[in-house]
Amino acid sequence: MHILLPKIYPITDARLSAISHAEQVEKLIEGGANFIQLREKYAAPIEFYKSAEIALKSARKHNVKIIINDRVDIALALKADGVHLGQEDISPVEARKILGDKAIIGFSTHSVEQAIEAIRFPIDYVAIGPVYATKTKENPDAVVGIQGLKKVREAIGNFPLVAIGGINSENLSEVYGAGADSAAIVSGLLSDADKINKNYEVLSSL
Ligand code: TZP
Ligand code: MG
Repeated sequence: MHILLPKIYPITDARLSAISHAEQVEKLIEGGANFIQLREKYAAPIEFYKSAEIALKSARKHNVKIIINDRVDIALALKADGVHLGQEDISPVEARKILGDKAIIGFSTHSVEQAIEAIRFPIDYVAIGPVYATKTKENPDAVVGIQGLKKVREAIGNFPLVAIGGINSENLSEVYGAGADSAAIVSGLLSDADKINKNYEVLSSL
């Protein structure tokens, strides 16, 4: 059930990039991404569904995995590769029943205690964050910092671990050094839509 995570885990944001999820996915794939999360916090479900459907079509052509944030229903309907859930979403236990054994399920945590609880769930990876301050998430939890990330790594052994929040080319090596398998990045990849593919290339080479 544990998966091999990509070093850079892009998460789409249609407001920040000002382009569609599908366009972001295309640019990320051009840059070399093979595992992408679609995250939509503002559009109506039907809009997200339609947009994710197009994104999935181009991802399928390139053998790229697509994880849907929050919406187990949309992941199921579109046969996406998996879902990423937070503390306030439907529980990973229920999501696993709905999506089956092959789905990839990721789960967000914001403290060492939550991370320890998380690895008892039927999930494939744990995310911890925000590691650094972020402007991308509304009402973010308290910053866990590099020390918090290290403590999570110590607490969960070799369970696949994604770090998230304020990660960029400057702090990426510190994030890996603290034990993250993967860095989930939004603004550091997408805030300038013209640079998405280049940003992915640069970040994944660090
Ligand atoms: N969860 C914790 S921080 C965050 C999410 C979704 C946003 C990360 O965005 P950025 O722009 O990489 O800080
Ligand atoms: Mg959520």
